[in-house]
Amino acid sequence: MNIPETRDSVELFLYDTAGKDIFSDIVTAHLHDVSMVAYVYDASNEASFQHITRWHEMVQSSNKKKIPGVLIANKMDLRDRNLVETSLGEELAQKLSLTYFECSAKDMQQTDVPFQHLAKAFYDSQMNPSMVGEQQLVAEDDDE
Ligand SMILES: Nc1nc2c(ncn2[C@@H]2O[C@H](COP(=O)(O)OP(=O)(O)OP(=O)(O)O)[C@@H](O)[C@H]2O)c(=O)[nH]1
Ligand SMILES: [Mg+2]
Repeated sequence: MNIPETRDSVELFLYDTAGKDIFSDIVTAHLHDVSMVAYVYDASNEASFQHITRWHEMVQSSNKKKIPGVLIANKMDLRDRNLVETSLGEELAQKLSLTYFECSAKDMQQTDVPFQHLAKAFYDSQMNPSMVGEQQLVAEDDDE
């Protein structure tokens, strides 16, 4: 992804896991390799929103450093069925130190924005590691 106002780009390697795979050995074995996480829930499904906290705990318990990321409310096209209010999403994002986004994969609305944010955050962390402080992103593999 191109980084605005620079001639640089960041290549994202995305590993997609299914929601039901939270306890799968293959998934948990790889959680310590991640630099960042995009937590996606279905805004028309409360259970899907509630599972985010568990995924976040799983990611954090697999890593010594805080793993930065984004919280994405998908299916915003189902406005009439949106059980999970924007304010709840924002609140959870704040609690977990994630940046909140809303999108609709069906309508292809705003789906790039969170990934642009991740690319920029990663770029900034590499260019100015001292400014990122606690949320420093780690590019190199953790050897443990
Ligand atoms: N209305 C609507 N439906 C969507 C949207 N995104 C995905 N879907 C539908 O939701 C269903 C599940 O989509 P998937 O892409 O399989 O979701 P997933 O997050 O990969 O699910 P798991 O891998 O099982 O965790 C499919 O029927 C999609 O067509 C959206 O933005 N709006
Ligand atoms: Mg899937």
